[in-house]
Amino acid sequence: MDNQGIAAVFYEVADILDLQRVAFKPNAYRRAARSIESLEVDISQLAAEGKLEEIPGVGKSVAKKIEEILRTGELQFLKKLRAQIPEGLLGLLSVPDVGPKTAMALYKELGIANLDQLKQAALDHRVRTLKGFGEKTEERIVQGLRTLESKGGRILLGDALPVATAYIEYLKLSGSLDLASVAGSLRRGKETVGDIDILVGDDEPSSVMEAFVSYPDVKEILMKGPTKSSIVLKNNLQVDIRAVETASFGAALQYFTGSKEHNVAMRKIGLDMGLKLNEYGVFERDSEKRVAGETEEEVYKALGLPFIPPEIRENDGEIEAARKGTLPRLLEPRHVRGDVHVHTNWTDGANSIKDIVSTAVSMGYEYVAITDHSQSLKITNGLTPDRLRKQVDAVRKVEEEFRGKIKVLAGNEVDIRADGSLDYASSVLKDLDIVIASVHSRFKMEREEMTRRVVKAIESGFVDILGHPTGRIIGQRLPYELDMAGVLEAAKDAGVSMELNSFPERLDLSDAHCRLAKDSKVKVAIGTDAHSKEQMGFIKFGIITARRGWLGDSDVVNTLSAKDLMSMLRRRKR
Ligand code: DGT
Ligand code: CA
Ligand code: CA
Ligand code: ZN
Repeated sequence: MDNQGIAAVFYEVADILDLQRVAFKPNAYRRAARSIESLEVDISQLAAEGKLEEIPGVGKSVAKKIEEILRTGELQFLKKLRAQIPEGLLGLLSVPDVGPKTAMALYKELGIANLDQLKQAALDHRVRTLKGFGEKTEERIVQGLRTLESKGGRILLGDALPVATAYIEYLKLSGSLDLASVAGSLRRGKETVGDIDILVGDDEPSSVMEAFVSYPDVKEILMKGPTKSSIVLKNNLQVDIRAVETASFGAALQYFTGSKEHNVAMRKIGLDMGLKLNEYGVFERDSEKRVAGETEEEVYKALGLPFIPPEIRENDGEIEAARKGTLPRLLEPRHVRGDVHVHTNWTDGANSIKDIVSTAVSMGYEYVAITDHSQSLKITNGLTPDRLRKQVDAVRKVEEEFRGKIKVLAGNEVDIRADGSLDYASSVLKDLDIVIASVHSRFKMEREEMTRRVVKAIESGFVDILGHPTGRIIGQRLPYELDMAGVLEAAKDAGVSMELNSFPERLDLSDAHCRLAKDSKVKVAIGTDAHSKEQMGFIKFGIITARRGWLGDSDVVNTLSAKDLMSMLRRRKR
């Protein structure tokens, strides 16, 4: 079993122990799981070298369990735990607002042991009959089930993209493939995708199709044809592939990238010019002569348009902008000079400050901001003012070690309390290089109260960035009620930036909100919220989302040089 598999075992152990209301242990297992999944070496190698207990969060007992899994492929302890609860019960924990205590009560009192039964019970108003539950709780559960369904079987961009990339790598290795690309919503960078679409350009496609269905992770072949196939992967992702001849690759890529609405508008432009547009090329309607098809640039040019980046092909103003020559120059990865939201093992992150900084250096960054949690967030081991001061010293020391290579900002992700006040006194905040303020509690406020709360933090004079501004977790938690226009106005007046949190489950601001921020002249700060050094790679999802929001480099704070960033932050200081 690989590192991810072993981490999954411990996550499940933690969930079951949670259900059984065991104290402390669940979090210890979770911490171990997080460390294991972020290891850079194969865990079996560490086991062979007797170094398992060097993994953060792994003590003697977990080390023994890891050895058992490596030896036998399973963990008896987990098997025993599983036998103690009905099979579907863990699924209840995936419903927002259903924690271990609620799940256990639902099971014991009402015999609810899976999601279907929960839904039925809520619809029959049986949930509200439980002691301490009431109508409100029942409504919340119904709402939670709806949130869960809102992802509607769609897959997160962050889950789909690595799978698609590996698949294409495999196809390229398996033969003499000429051209290959992702297409569909995945190429457009949507936050969730219905399936993975792959396009290949090859003049002998049959061997590509053969290789496609022989991929080791294929669970089921839905369809296999000479130029078109579909499979389902073991992890239940559907992958569609199309093959076209190389001369049509550009036209096909344009067609299969979509969106459908963008393509409809494109075809209409073609019609007006006497051109026919399809997946094989652009043709003169009368002579059937092909005038474009090999590249996408050619296709757009044939319609008298500049190239339109895939991320904005949503028929949402991009075609008019292209016609008028006012398309934005979109943000590119090379523009981003640093990550401004990273956690370390001082709170709930997996890695040391030094590891984070060294990763930032290897990513070519000019700066990185260390922004751990504040004191109220006890489950994350949030920093007391005293520990925060010590951390600032530690940050300065690490920066010294890397002298000249990178600027390290000492910051914090400060909780916005229910009343809008910040989780540290001004005397503590004023010594920080950068302050992100975030809501982590009391998500269910009325719109007005929540807006007042957030605006108060923005206007405090100590905040540089509003963290994950809507608090949504895709498929798990709806955004809290917030007057975004009002928040943006306050942010503009106070010179506060909005975060684009790059975590695949968050992407918060969303693409649409990024565009709104730009229109409101509010700058966006792209941060990963990484809790391990590997997660610093999430920056790419933030960049894609920024592009979908029409942002260019001048709309984004962390495209500034270290010097300009520091002077901007200092200017705001007080
Ligand atoms: P998804 O998979 O739901 O996230 O969204 P898409 O956009 O990837 O949709 P999908 O997978 O059904 O089709 C991929 C692309 O192929 C789509 O973006 C545009 C193109 N396409 C598919 N069906 C049609 C169609 O009936 N008409 C046109 N014009 N284009 C289509
Ligand atoms: Ca698709
Ligand atoms: Ca598809
Ligand atoms: Zn946060």
